Amino acid sequence: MADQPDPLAMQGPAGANLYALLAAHFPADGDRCCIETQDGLRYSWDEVSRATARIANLLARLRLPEGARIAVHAEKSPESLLLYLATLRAGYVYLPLNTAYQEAEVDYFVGNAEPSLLVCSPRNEEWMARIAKRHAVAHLLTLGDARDGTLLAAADGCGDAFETVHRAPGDLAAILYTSGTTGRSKGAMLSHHNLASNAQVLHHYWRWRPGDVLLHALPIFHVHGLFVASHGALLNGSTMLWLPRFDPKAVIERLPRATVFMGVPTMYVRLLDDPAFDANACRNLRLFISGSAPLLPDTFREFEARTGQRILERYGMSETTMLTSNPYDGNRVAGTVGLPLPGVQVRVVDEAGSACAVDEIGAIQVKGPNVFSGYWRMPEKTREEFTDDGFFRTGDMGRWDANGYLTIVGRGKDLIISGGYNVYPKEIESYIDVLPGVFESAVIGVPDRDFGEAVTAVVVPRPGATVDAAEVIAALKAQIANFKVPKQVHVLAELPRNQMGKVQKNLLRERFGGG
Ligand code: MLC
Ligand code: AMP
Repeated sequence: MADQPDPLAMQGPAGANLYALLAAHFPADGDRCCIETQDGLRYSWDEVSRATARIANLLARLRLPEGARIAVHAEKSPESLLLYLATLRAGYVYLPLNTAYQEAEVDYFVGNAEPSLLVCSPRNEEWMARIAKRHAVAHLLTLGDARDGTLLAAADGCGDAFETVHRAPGDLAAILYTSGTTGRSKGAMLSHHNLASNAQVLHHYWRWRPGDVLLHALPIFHVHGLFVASHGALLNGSTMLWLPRFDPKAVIERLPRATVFMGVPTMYVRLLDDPAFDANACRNLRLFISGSAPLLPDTFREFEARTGQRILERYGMSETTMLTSNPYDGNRVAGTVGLPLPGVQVRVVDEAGSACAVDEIGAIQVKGPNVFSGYWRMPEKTREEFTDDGFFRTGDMGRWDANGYLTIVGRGKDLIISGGYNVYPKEIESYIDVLPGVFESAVIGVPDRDFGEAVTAVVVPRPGATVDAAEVIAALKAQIANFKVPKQVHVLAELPRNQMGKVQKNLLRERFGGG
Protein backbone atom coordinates (compact mmCIF):
# COMPACT_ATOMS: atom_id res chain seq x y z
CA MET A 1 0.00 0.00 0.00
CA ALA A 2 2.94 2.26 -0.67
CA ASP A 3 0.76 4.68 -2.65
CA GLN A 4 -1.65 5.22 0.26
CA PRO A 5 -1.08 7.80 2.98
CA ASP A 6 -1.35 6.19 6.39
CA PRO A 7 -4.25 7.91 8.21
CA LEU A 8 -2.40 7.67 11.52
CA ALA A 9 0.60 9.41 9.98
CA MET A 10 -1.43 12.17 8.32
CA GLN A 11 -0.06 15.33 9.85
CA GLY A 12 -1.89 17.98 7.85
CA PRO A 13 -4.14 20.50 9.58
CA ALA A 14 -7.04 18.04 9.27
CA GLY A 15 -5.10 15.28 11.07
CA ALA A 16 -6.80 11.90 10.68
CA ASN A 17 -10.09 13.32 9.41
CA LEU A 18 -11.43 10.71 6.97
CA TYR A 19 -12.66 13.41 4.61
CA ALA A 20 -9.11 14.70 4.22
CA LEU A 21 -7.91 11.22 3.32
CA LEU A 22 -10.63 10.84 0.70
CA ALA A 23 -10.10 14.35 -0.67
CA ALA A 24 -6.38 13.67 -1.02
CA HIS A 25 -7.36 11.11 -3.66
CA PHE A 26 -9.79 13.26 -5.64
CA PRO A 27 -8.49 13.49 -9.22
CA ALA A 28 -6.26 16.44 -10.14
CA ASP A 29 -8.67 17.27 -12.93
CA GLY A 30 -11.59 18.48 -10.84
CA ASP A 31 -13.89 18.73 -13.84
CA ARG A 32 -14.09 14.98 -14.16
CA CYS A 33 -17.28 13.27 -13.06
CA CYS A 34 -17.62 12.02 -9.51
CA ILE A 35 -21.34 11.18 -9.49
CA GLU A 36 -23.69 10.64 -12.41
CA THR A 37 -27.35 10.27 -11.52
CA GLN A 38 -29.98 8.10 -13.15
CA ASP A 39 -31.31 11.11 -15.08
CA GLY A 40 -27.86 12.04 -16.35
CA LEU A 41 -26.98 14.84 -13.94
CA ARG A 42 -23.22 14.99 -13.36
CA TYR A 43 -21.42 16.21 -10.24
CA SER A 44 -17.75 17.00 -10.83
CA TRP A 45 -15.10 16.43 -8.15
CA ASP A 46 -14.76 20.19 -7.79
CA GLU A 47 -18.51 20.46 -7.28
CA VAL A 48 -18.35 17.76 -4.59
CA SER A 49 -15.62 19.79 -2.81
CA ARG A 50 -17.61 23.00 -3.10
CA ALA A 51 -20.95 21.47 -2.08
CA THR A 52 -19.49 19.69 0.96
CA ALA A 53 -17.82 22.99 1.92
CA ARG A 54 -21.15 24.83 1.70
CA ILE A 55 -22.88 22.26 3.90
CA ALA A 56 -19.91 22.13 6.32
CA ASN A 57 -20.06 25.93 6.57
CA LEU A 58 -23.75 25.71 7.36
CA LEU A 59 -23.06 23.12 10.08
CA ALA A 60 -20.32 25.33 11.51
CA ARG A 61 -22.71 28.27 11.52
CA LEU A 62 -25.19 26.26 13.61
CA ARG A 63 -22.51 26.16 16.32
CA LEU A 64 -23.23 22.56 17.21
CA PRO A 65 -21.38 21.32 20.27
CA GLU A 66 -18.15 19.36 19.92
CA GLY A 67 -18.90 15.74 19.00
CA ALA A 68 -22.48 16.59 17.98
CA ARG A 69 -24.45 13.83 16.25
CA ILE A 70 -26.23 14.59 13.01
CA ALA A 71 -29.06 12.11 12.48
CA VAL A 72 -30.17 11.67 8.88
CA HIS A 73 -33.35 9.98 7.69
CA ALA A 74 -33.37 11.05 4.05
CA GLU A 75 -33.76 9.25 0.73
CA LYS A 76 -30.64 8.26 -1.15
CA SER A 77 -29.46 11.10 -3.37
CA PRO A 78 -26.10 12.66 -4.26
CA GLU A 79 -26.95 15.35 -1.72
CA SER A 80 -27.42 12.84 1.10
CA LEU A 81 -23.93 11.54 0.32
CA LEU A 82 -22.64 15.12 0.29
CA LEU A 83 -24.23 15.65 3.70
CA TYR A 84 -22.32 12.63 5.01
CA LEU A 85 -19.05 13.97 3.62
CA ALA A 86 -19.75 17.46 4.94
CA THR A 87 -20.42 16.04 8.41
CA LEU A 88 -17.02 14.34 8.40
CA ARG A 89 -15.44 17.49 7.06
CA ALA A 90 -16.96 19.65 9.78
CA GLY A 91 -15.83 17.16 12.43
CA TYR A 92 -19.27 15.97 13.54
CA VAL A 93 -20.68 12.47 13.92
CA TYR A 94 -22.91 11.04 11.18
CA LEU A 95 -25.88 8.93 12.20
CA PRO A 96 -27.69 7.44 9.21
CA LEU A 97 -31.16 5.92 9.63
CA ASN A 98 -32.92 3.49 7.31
CA THR A 99 -35.64 5.45 5.53
CA ALA A 100 -38.06 2.57 6.09
CA TYR A 101 -38.08 3.32 9.83
CA GLN A 102 -41.30 4.83 11.13
CA GLU A 103 -41.99 7.24 13.97
CA ALA A 104 -41.63 4.89 16.95
CA GLU A 105 -38.39 3.47 15.58
CA VAL A 106 -36.81 6.87 14.84
CA ASP A 107 -38.03 8.18 18.17
CA TYR A 108 -35.90 5.61 19.97
CA PHE A 109 -32.74 6.41 17.99
CA VAL A 110 -33.11 10.13 18.51
CA GLY A 111 -33.82 9.69 22.21
CA ASN A 112 -30.77 7.50 22.61
CA ALA A 113 -28.27 9.39 20.44
CA GLU A 114 -29.44 12.91 21.32
CA PRO A 115 -28.42 14.48 18.01
CA SER A 116 -28.07 18.24 17.72
CA LEU A 117 -29.39 18.22 14.18
CA LEU A 118 -32.02 16.01 12.61
CA VAL A 119 -32.30 15.93 8.82
CA CYS A 120 -35.38 14.35 7.28
CA SER A 121 -37.24 14.13 4.02
CA PRO A 122 -39.72 17.04 3.54
CA ARG A 123 -42.58 14.54 3.41
CA ASN A 124 -41.83 13.31 6.94
CA GLU A 125 -41.33 16.74 8.44
CA GLU A 126 -44.53 16.69 10.46
CA TRP A 127 -43.80 13.58 12.52
CA MET A 128 -40.07 14.32 12.63
CA ALA A 129 -40.89 17.71 14.17
CA ARG A 130 -42.78 15.88 16.92
CA ILE A 131 -39.72 13.74 17.60
CA ALA A 132 -37.38 16.74 17.52
CA LYS A 133 -39.59 18.54 20.02
CA ARG A 134 -39.94 15.54 22.30
CA HIS A 135 -36.17 15.14 22.54
CA ALA A 136 -35.25 18.83 22.42
CA VAL A 137 -33.23 18.46 19.22
CA ALA A 138 -31.82 21.92 18.53
CA HIS A 139 -32.23 21.90 14.74
CA LEU A 140 -34.49 20.19 12.21
CA LEU A 141 -33.75 20.57 8.50
CA THR A 142 -35.17 18.81 5.47
CA LEU A 143 -33.48 17.20 2.50
CA GLY A 144 -35.54 15.92 -0.41
CA ASP A 145 -34.37 13.63 -3.19
CA ALA A 146 -34.77 16.34 -5.85
CA ARG A 147 -32.28 18.86 -4.46
CA ASP A 148 -35.09 20.36 -2.39
CA GLY A 149 -35.53 21.06 1.30
CA THR A 150 -34.36 23.60 3.85
CA LEU A 151 -30.85 22.19 4.30
CA LEU A 152 -29.68 22.97 0.77
CA ALA A 153 -31.52 26.27 0.72
CA ALA A 154 -29.63 27.35 3.84
CA ALA A 155 -26.32 25.96 2.57
CA ASP A 156 -26.72 27.84 -0.71
CA GLY A 157 -25.89 31.06 1.05
CA CYS A 158 -22.69 29.64 2.54
CA GLY A 159 -19.15 29.90 1.19
CA ASP A 160 -17.79 27.09 -0.96
CA ALA A 161 -14.40 26.85 0.72
CA PHE A 162 -13.96 25.16 4.09
CA GLU A 163 -10.92 24.08 6.01
CA THR A 164 -11.50 20.47 7.01
CA VAL A 165 -11.63 20.24 10.79
CA HIS A 166 -8.78 18.47 12.59
CA ARG A 167 -9.69 15.05 13.96
CA ALA A 168 -7.62 12.55 15.90
CA PRO A 169 -7.67 8.92 14.70
CA GLY A 170 -9.93 7.78 17.54
CA ASP A 171 -12.46 10.60 17.19
CA LEU A 172 -15.93 9.45 16.27
CA ALA A 173 -16.96 9.69 12.63
CA ALA A 174 -20.24 7.79 12.66
CA ILE A 175 -22.70 5.91 14.83
CA LEU A 176 -24.55 3.02 13.23
CA TYR A 177 -27.45 1.50 15.11
CA THR A 178 -27.71 -2.25 15.12
CA SER A 179 -30.52 -4.06 16.87
CA GLY A 180 -29.77 -6.21 19.85
CA THR A 181 -30.98 -9.73 20.52
CA THR A 182 -32.11 -8.50 23.88
CA GLY A 183 -33.20 -4.98 24.67
CA ARG A 184 -33.10 -2.10 22.25
CA SER A 185 -30.79 -1.14 19.39
CA LYS A 186 -27.23 -0.20 20.17
CA GLY A 187 -25.22 2.52 18.45
CA ALA A 188 -21.89 1.19 17.18
CA MET A 189 -19.32 3.99 17.48
CA LEU A 190 -16.94 4.09 14.53
CA SER A 191 -13.92 6.35 14.49
CA HIS A 192 -12.21 8.12 11.60
CA HIS A 193 -9.40 5.59 11.85
CA ASN A 194 -11.78 2.58 11.91
CA LEU A 195 -13.27 3.72 8.61
CA ALA A 196 -10.08 4.99 6.99
CA SER A 197 -8.05 1.86 7.73
CA ASN A 198 -10.75 -0.40 6.33
CA ALA A 199 -11.23 1.74 3.22
CA GLN A 200 -7.50 1.61 2.50
CA VAL A 201 -7.23 -2.13 3.03
CA LEU A 202 -10.17 -2.78 0.69
CA HIS A 203 -8.78 -0.37 -1.90
CA HIS A 204 -5.64 -2.44 -2.05
CA TYR A 205 -7.22 -5.88 -1.62
CA TRP A 206 -9.81 -5.44 -4.37
CA ARG A 207 -7.26 -3.81 -6.69
CA TRP A 208 -9.08 -0.55 -7.30
CA ARG A 209 -7.39 0.96 -10.36
CA PRO A 210 -7.48 4.07 -12.55
CA GLY A 211 -10.51 4.11 -14.78
CA ASP A 212 -12.70 2.05 -12.45
CA VAL A 213 -16.38 3.02 -12.50
CA LEU A 214 -18.66 1.91 -9.64
CA LEU A 215 -22.33 1.18 -10.28
CA HIS A 216 -23.86 2.21 -6.94
CA ALA A 217 -27.31 0.73 -6.33
CA LEU A 218 -27.16 0.10 -2.57
CA PRO A 219 -28.87 2.19 0.09
CA ILE A 220 -26.50 4.58 1.88
CA PHE A 221 -27.69 4.24 5.45
CA HIS A 222 -25.70 1.08 6.20
CA VAL A 223 -22.07 0.01 6.13
CA HIS A 224 -22.29 -1.66 2.72
CA GLY A 225 -23.48 1.24 0.58
CA LEU A 226 -22.20 4.14 2.67
CA PHE A 227 -18.71 2.94 3.56
CA VAL A 228 -17.65 -0.07 1.50
CA ALA A 229 -19.02 1.16 -1.82
CA SER A 230 -18.75 4.96 -1.54
CA HIS A 231 -15.37 5.05 0.19
CA GLY A 232 -13.99 2.64 -2.40
CA ALA A 233 -14.92 4.91 -5.28
CA LEU A 234 -13.98 8.14 -3.52
CA LEU A 235 -10.59 6.84 -2.44
CA ASN A 236 -9.95 5.80 -6.02
CA GLY A 237 -11.17 9.00 -7.67
CA SER A 238 -13.70 6.82 -9.49
CA THR A 239 -16.96 7.88 -11.05
CA MET A 240 -20.08 6.49 -9.39
CA LEU A 241 -23.10 5.71 -11.56
CA TRP A 242 -25.67 6.52 -8.94
CA LEU A 243 -29.05 4.78 -8.70
CA PRO A 244 -31.53 5.91 -6.05
CA ARG A 245 -32.56 2.28 -5.48
CA PHE A 246 -31.83 -1.14 -6.88
CA ASP A 247 -33.81 -1.82 -10.05
CA PRO A 248 -32.55 -4.72 -12.19
CA LYS A 249 -33.46 -3.00 -15.48
CA ALA A 250 -31.64 0.22 -14.57
CA VAL A 251 -28.64 -1.79 -13.38
CA ILE A 252 -28.45 -3.90 -16.55
CA GLU A 253 -28.72 -0.78 -18.69
CA ARG A 254 -25.70 0.82 -16.95
CA LEU A 255 -23.55 -2.26 -16.37
CA PRO A 256 -21.65 -1.94 -19.67
CA ARG A 257 -20.24 1.39 -18.45
CA ALA A 258 -19.19 0.01 -15.05
CA THR A 259 -16.20 -2.00 -13.85
CA VAL A 260 -17.24 -2.64 -10.22
CA PHE A 261 -20.61 -3.59 -8.72
CA MET A 262 -21.49 -4.33 -5.10
CA GLY A 263 -24.72 -5.92 -3.95
CA VAL A 264 -26.51 -8.08 -1.44
CA PRO A 265 -27.42 -11.63 -2.57
CA THR A 266 -31.05 -10.66 -3.31
CA MET A 267 -29.74 -8.27 -5.97
CA TYR A 268 -27.79 -11.05 -7.68
CA VAL A 269 -30.82 -13.36 -7.57
CA ARG A 270 -32.95 -10.62 -9.15
CA LEU A 271 -30.36 -9.87 -11.85
CA LEU A 272 -30.28 -13.57 -12.75
CA ASP A 273 -34.08 -13.55 -13.03
CA ASP A 274 -33.79 -11.09 -15.91
CA PRO A 275 -32.94 -12.75 -19.25
CA ALA A 276 -31.27 -9.50 -20.41
CA PHE A 277 -28.57 -10.08 -17.80
CA ASP A 278 -25.78 -11.90 -19.61
CA ALA A 279 -22.03 -11.91 -20.29
CA ASN A 280 -22.39 -9.10 -22.80
CA ALA A 281 -24.02 -6.80 -20.25
CA CYS A 282 -21.06 -7.50 -17.93
CA ARG A 283 -18.39 -7.14 -20.60
CA ASN A 284 -16.52 -4.34 -18.82
CA LEU A 285 -17.12 -5.50 -15.25
CA ARG A 286 -13.99 -6.69 -13.51
CA LEU A 287 -15.46 -7.22 -10.04
CA PHE A 288 -18.82 -8.24 -8.61
CA ILE A 289 -18.83 -8.20 -4.81
CA SER A 290 -21.48 -9.70 -2.53
CA GLY A 291 -22.01 -9.32 1.19
CA SER A 292 -24.34 -8.49 4.10
CA ALA A 293 -25.98 -11.92 3.88
CA PRO A 294 -24.98 -15.42 2.74
CA LEU A 295 -24.65 -15.86 -1.01
CA LEU A 296 -25.97 -19.30 -1.87
CA PRO A 297 -23.46 -21.49 -3.75
CA ASP A 298 -26.22 -22.11 -6.34
CA THR A 299 -26.41 -18.36 -7.02
CA PHE A 300 -22.60 -18.17 -7.28
CA ARG A 301 -22.57 -21.03 -9.82
CA GLU A 302 -25.54 -19.81 -11.84
CA PHE A 303 -23.91 -16.39 -11.99
CA GLU A 304 -20.66 -17.84 -13.25
CA ALA A 305 -22.43 -19.97 -15.85
CA ARG A 306 -24.38 -16.94 -17.14
CA THR A 307 -21.66 -14.30 -17.10
CA GLY A 308 -18.32 -16.08 -16.80
CA GLN A 309 -17.66 -14.05 -13.61
CA ARG A 310 -17.05 -15.40 -10.13
CA ILE A 311 -18.69 -13.20 -7.50
CA LEU A 312 -16.30 -12.18 -4.73
CA GLU A 313 -18.00 -12.72 -1.36
CA ARG A 314 -16.85 -10.86 1.74
CA TYR A 315 -18.04 -10.63 5.34
CA GLY A 316 -18.49 -7.70 7.68
CA MET A 317 -20.79 -5.99 10.11
CA SER A 318 -21.75 -2.55 11.40
CA GLU A 319 -19.46 -2.81 14.42
CA THR A 320 -16.41 -3.78 12.42
CA THR A 321 -16.89 -2.84 8.76
CA MET A 322 -15.17 -5.49 6.61
CA LEU A 323 -13.47 -8.51 8.17
CA THR A 324 -12.79 -11.17 5.58
CA SER A 325 -12.86 -11.41 1.81
CA ASN A 326 -12.38 -13.95 -0.90
CA PRO A 327 -9.19 -13.12 -2.77
CA TYR A 328 -9.03 -10.95 -5.84
CA ASP A 329 -6.56 -13.13 -7.72
CA GLY A 330 -6.79 -16.44 -5.91
CA ASN A 331 -9.62 -18.93 -5.75
CA ARG A 332 -13.04 -17.53 -4.81
CA VAL A 333 -14.76 -20.37 -3.02
CA ALA A 334 -18.56 -20.49 -3.12
CA GLY A 335 -20.18 -20.65 0.30
CA THR A 336 -17.14 -19.17 2.06
CA VAL A 337 -16.38 -15.57 3.02
CA GLY A 338 -12.69 -15.98 2.28
CA LEU A 339 -9.63 -14.99 4.27
CA PRO A 340 -9.09 -12.42 7.05
CA LEU A 341 -8.26 -9.02 5.54
CA PRO A 342 -4.75 -7.71 6.15
CA GLY A 343 -4.44 -6.34 9.68
CA VAL A 344 -7.65 -8.02 10.86
CA GLN A 345 -7.39 -10.88 13.34
CA VAL A 346 -10.19 -13.43 13.10
CA ARG A 347 -10.47 -16.46 15.36
CA VAL A 348 -13.00 -19.23 15.78
CA VAL A 349 -13.29 -20.46 19.33
CA ASP A 350 -15.17 -23.14 21.26
CA GLU A 351 -17.23 -22.49 24.38
CA ALA A 352 -14.12 -22.58 26.57
CA GLY A 353 -12.52 -19.92 24.38
CA SER A 354 -9.94 -22.27 22.81
CA ALA A 355 -9.15 -22.05 19.12
CA CYS A 356 -11.16 -24.51 17.02
CA ALA A 357 -9.42 -26.95 14.71
CA VAL A 358 -10.04 -26.92 10.96
CA ASP A 359 -13.66 -27.85 10.18
CA GLU A 360 -14.71 -27.44 13.82
CA ILE A 361 -17.59 -25.00 14.36
CA GLY A 362 -17.19 -22.20 16.89
CA ALA A 363 -17.87 -18.55 17.65
CA ILE A 364 -16.20 -15.93 15.44
CA GLN A 365 -14.24 -13.23 17.29
CA VAL A 366 -12.32 -10.37 15.71
CA LYS A 367 -9.81 -7.65 16.47
CA GLY A 368 -8.23 -4.96 14.35
CA PRO A 369 -7.98 -1.26 13.51
CA ASN A 370 -11.41 -1.49 11.88
CA VAL A 371 -13.20 -2.73 15.01
CA PHE A 372 -15.41 -0.18 16.77
CA SER A 373 -14.66 1.16 20.22
CA GLY A 374 -18.01 0.32 21.79
CA TYR A 375 -21.73 0.97 21.90
CA TRP A 376 -22.91 4.52 22.41
CA ARG A 377 -23.58 5.11 26.10
CA MET A 378 -23.75 1.38 26.84
CA PRO A 379 -20.49 0.56 28.62
CA GLU A 380 -21.86 -2.66 30.09
CA LYS A 381 -23.11 -3.97 26.76
CA THR A 382 -19.71 -3.07 25.32
CA ARG A 383 -17.87 -4.96 28.05
CA GLU A 384 -20.04 -8.04 27.48
CA GLU A 385 -19.28 -8.09 23.77
CA PHE A 386 -15.48 -7.92 24.11
CA THR A 387 -13.24 -10.66 25.50
CA ASP A 388 -10.58 -9.91 28.11
CA ASP A 389 -7.94 -9.86 25.38
CA GLY A 390 -9.86 -7.32 23.32
CA PHE A 391 -11.60 -9.48 20.71
CA PHE A 392 -15.14 -8.54 19.68
CA ARG A 393 -17.70 -11.33 19.80
CA THR A 394 -19.45 -11.11 16.42
CA GLY A 395 -22.35 -13.41 17.34
CA ASP A 396 -21.69 -15.37 14.13
CA MET A 397 -20.69 -19.04 14.09
CA GLY A 398 -18.11 -20.30 11.63
CA ARG A 399 -15.39 -22.74 10.73
CA TRP A 400 -12.04 -22.67 8.93
CA ASP A 401 -11.19 -24.93 6.04
CA ALA A 402 -7.73 -26.37 5.44
CA ASN A 403 -6.83 -23.42 3.19
CA GLY A 404 -7.68 -20.80 5.80
CA TYR A 405 -11.03 -19.82 4.28
CA LEU A 406 -13.83 -18.98 6.71
CA THR A 407 -17.37 -20.27 6.29
CA ILE A 408 -20.22 -18.76 8.27
CA VAL A 409 -22.43 -21.62 9.35
CA GLY A 410 -25.01 -19.77 11.37
CA ARG A 411 -25.56 -17.21 14.06
CA GLY A 412 -25.34 -17.50 17.78
CA LYS A 413 -27.59 -14.45 17.87
CA ASP A 414 -31.30 -14.79 17.10
CA LEU A 415 -31.26 -12.73 13.93
CA ILE A 416 -32.97 -12.93 10.55
CA ILE A 417 -31.27 -11.38 7.52
CA SER A 418 -33.83 -10.52 4.88
CA GLY A 419 -32.53 -9.05 1.63
CA GLY A 420 -29.46 -7.80 3.50
CA TYR A 421 -31.43 -6.10 6.27
CA ASN A 422 -31.25 -7.40 9.82
CA VAL A 423 -34.45 -8.21 11.62
CA TYR A 424 -34.44 -9.14 15.29
CA PRO A 425 -37.29 -11.57 16.12
CA LYS A 426 -37.59 -10.27 19.67
CA GLU A 427 -38.38 -6.77 18.45
CA ILE A 428 -41.13 -8.00 16.10
CA GLU A 429 -42.54 -10.29 18.77
CA SER A 430 -42.77 -7.32 21.14
CA TYR A 431 -45.00 -5.51 18.63
CA ILE A 432 -47.16 -8.59 17.94
CA ASP A 433 -47.62 -9.57 21.58
CA VAL A 434 -49.44 -6.33 22.41
CA LEU A 435 -51.94 -6.62 19.53
CA PRO A 436 -55.56 -7.29 20.57
CA GLY A 437 -56.35 -10.99 21.03
CA VAL A 438 -52.70 -12.09 20.97
CA PHE A 439 -51.41 -14.25 23.79
CA GLU A 440 -47.85 -14.76 22.50
CA SER A 441 -45.83 -15.08 19.34
CA ALA A 442 -42.62 -16.43 17.87
CA VAL A 443 -40.90 -14.86 14.88
CA ILE A 444 -38.63 -16.98 12.70
CA GLY A 445 -36.78 -16.73 9.40
CA VAL A 446 -37.66 -19.26 6.73
CA PRO A 447 -35.68 -19.86 3.53
CA ASP A 448 -36.80 -17.56 0.76
CA ARG A 449 -35.54 -17.57 -2.82
CA ASP A 450 -35.64 -13.78 -3.15
CA PHE A 451 -34.81 -12.39 0.29
CA GLY A 452 -32.65 -15.30 1.49
CA GLU A 453 -34.74 -15.49 4.61
CA ALA A 454 -38.36 -14.36 4.96
CA VAL A 455 -39.68 -13.05 8.26
CA THR A 456 -42.50 -15.32 9.42
CA ALA A 457 -44.62 -15.02 12.55
CA VAL A 458 -46.39 -17.71 14.50
CA VAL A 459 -49.12 -16.27 16.69
CA VAL A 460 -51.08 -17.82 19.57
CA PRO A 461 -54.46 -16.17 20.34
CA ARG A 462 -55.68 -15.56 23.87
CA PRO A 463 -58.25 -18.14 25.06
CA GLY A 464 -61.55 -17.39 23.33
CA ALA A 465 -60.04 -14.79 20.97
CA THR A 466 -59.42 -15.08 17.25
CA VAL A 467 -56.46 -13.58 15.42
CA ASP A 468 -56.57 -12.69 11.76
CA ALA A 469 -53.23 -12.97 9.93
CA ALA A 470 -53.99 -10.10 7.55
CA GLU A 471 -54.90 -7.85 10.47
CA VAL A 472 -51.61 -8.64 12.21
CA ILE A 473 -49.71 -7.71 9.06
CA ALA A 474 -51.69 -4.50 8.59
CA ALA A 475 -51.17 -3.48 12.22
CA LEU A 476 -47.41 -4.03 11.94
CA LYS A 477 -47.16 -2.16 8.64
CA ALA A 478 -48.60 0.88 10.35
CA GLN A 479 -45.86 0.85 12.98
CA ILE A 480 -42.57 -0.61 11.81
CA ALA A 481 -40.28 -0.61 8.79
CA ASN A 482 -41.80 -2.61 5.94
CA PHE A 483 -38.88 -5.03 5.62
CA LYS A 484 -39.45 -6.16 9.23
CA VAL A 485 -43.13 -7.01 8.65
CA PRO A 486 -43.69 -10.79 8.45
CA LYS A 487 -44.38 -12.00 4.93
CA GLN A 488 -46.55 -14.71 6.51
CA VAL A 489 -48.42 -15.09 9.79
CA HIS A 490 -49.51 -18.52 11.04
CA VAL A 491 -51.97 -18.94 13.89
CA LEU A 492 -51.39 -21.86 16.29
CA ALA A 493 -53.11 -22.98 19.50
CA GLU A 494 -49.73 -23.13 21.28
CA LEU A 495 -45.99 -22.84 20.67
CA PRO A 496 -43.77 -25.91 20.96
CA ARG A 497 -41.53 -25.65 24.04
CA ASN A 498 -38.74 -27.75 25.50
CA GLN A 499 -38.63 -28.95 29.10
CA MET A 500 -37.07 -25.67 30.17
CA GLY A 501 -40.06 -23.82 28.72
CA LYS A 502 -38.04 -22.32 25.85
CA VAL A 503 -39.83 -21.96 22.52
CA GLN A 504 -38.43 -24.48 20.02
CA LYS A 505 -37.99 -22.23 17.01
CA ASN A 506 -36.22 -25.02 15.15
CA LEU A 507 -39.48 -27.00 15.14
CA LEU A 508 -41.37 -23.96 13.86
CA ARG A 509 -38.77 -23.48 11.11
CA GLU A 510 -39.15 -27.16 10.14
CA ARG A 511 -42.89 -26.90 10.06
CA PHE A 512 -43.25 -23.58 8.26
CA GLY A 513 -40.00 -23.36 6.33
CA GLY A 514 -39.60 -26.86 4.98
CA GLY A 515 -36.32 -27.43 6.81
C1 MLC B 1 -37.93 -4.33 0.67
N1 MLC B 1 -38.89 -5.11 1.22
C2 MLC B 1 -38.32 -6.08 1.92
C3 MLC B 1 -36.94 -5.84 1.81
N2 MLC B 1 -36.73 -4.76 1.03
N3 MLC B 1 -38.83 -7.09 2.63
C4 MLC B 1 -37.98 -7.90 3.25
N4 MLC B 1 -36.64 -7.73 3.18
C5 MLC B 1 -36.10 -6.71 2.48
N5 MLC B 1 -34.78 -6.55 2.43
C6 MLC B 1 -40.33 -5.02 1.11
C7 MLC B 1 -40.83 -3.75 0.54
O1 MLC B 1 -41.03 -2.84 1.58
C8 MLC B 1 -42.13 -4.18 -0.13
O2 MLC B 1 -43.11 -4.39 0.82
C9 MLC B 1 -41.78 -5.53 -0.66
O3 MLC B 1 -40.73 -6.00 0.19
C10 MLC B 1 -41.30 -5.57 -2.08
O4 MLC B 1 -40.42 -4.50 -2.28
P1 MLC B 1 -39.41 -4.50 -3.49
O5 MLC B 1 -39.73 -3.35 -4.36
O6 MLC B 1 -39.30 -5.80 -4.13
O7 MLC B 1 -38.09 -4.28 -2.70
P2 MLC B 1 -36.95 -3.33 -3.09
O8 MLC B 1 -37.29 -1.95 -2.79
O9 MLC B 1 -36.54 -3.69 -4.48
O10 MLC B 1 -35.82 -3.77 -2.05
C11 MLC B 1 -35.18 -5.01 -2.10
C12 MLC B 1 -33.69 -4.76 -1.93
C13 MLC B 1 -33.50 -3.92 -0.64
C14 MLC B 1 -32.98 -6.08 -1.82
C15 MLC B 1 -33.13 -3.99 -3.13
O11 MLC B 1 -34.01 -4.63 0.45
C16 MLC B 1 -32.10 -3.51 -0.41
O12 MLC B 1 -31.61 -2.52 -0.97
N6 MLC B 1 -31.36 -4.29 0.39
C17 MLC B 1 -29.96 -3.96 0.69
C18 MLC B 1 -29.77 -3.88 2.17
C19 MLC B 1 -28.37 -3.42 2.52
O13 MLC B 1 -27.80 -2.52 1.95
N7 MLC B 1 -27.82 -4.03 3.53
C20 MLC B 1 -26.46 -3.72 3.99
C21 MLC B 1 -26.44 -3.76 5.50
S1 MLC B 1 -24.78 -3.55 6.04
P3 MLC B 1 -44.65 -4.17 0.52
O14 MLC B 1 -45.30 -4.71 1.72
O15 MLC B 1 -44.81 -2.71 0.35
O16 MLC B 1 -44.94 -4.94 -0.73
C22 MLC B 1 -24.28 -5.08 6.59
C23 MLC B 1 -22.84 -5.25 6.84
C24 MLC B 1 -22.22 -5.88 5.65
O17 MLC B 1 -25.04 -5.97 6.64
O18 MLC B 1 -21.53 -6.89 5.77
O19 MLC B 1 -22.42 -5.35 4.57
P1 AMP C 1 -25.19 -5.67 10.32
O1 AMP C 1 -25.35 -5.75 11.78
O2 AMP C 1 -26.36 -5.16 9.59
O3 AMP C 1 -23.96 -5.00 9.94
O4 AMP C 1 -25.07 -7.17 9.81
C1 AMP C 1 -23.94 -7.93 10.07
C2 AMP C 1 -24.22 -9.39 9.95
O5 AMP C 1 -24.49 -9.73 8.59
C3 AMP C 1 -23.03 -10.24 10.31
O6 AMP C 1 -22.89 -10.39 11.71
C4 AMP C 1 -23.36 -11.54 9.61
O7 AMP C 1 -24.27 -12.30 10.38
C5 AMP C 1 -24.06 -11.06 8.35
N1 AMP C 1 -23.20 -11.09 7.16
C6 AMP C 1 -22.51 -10.09 6.57
N2 AMP C 1 -21.86 -10.54 5.48
C7 AMP C 1 -22.15 -11.85 5.37
C8 AMP C 1 -21.81 -12.88 4.45
N3 AMP C 1 -21.05 -12.65 3.39
N4 AMP C 1 -22.29 -14.12 4.67
C9 AMP C 1 -23.07 -14.39 5.73
N5 AMP C 1 -23.45 -13.46 6.62
C10 AMP C 1 -23.00 -12.21 6.45
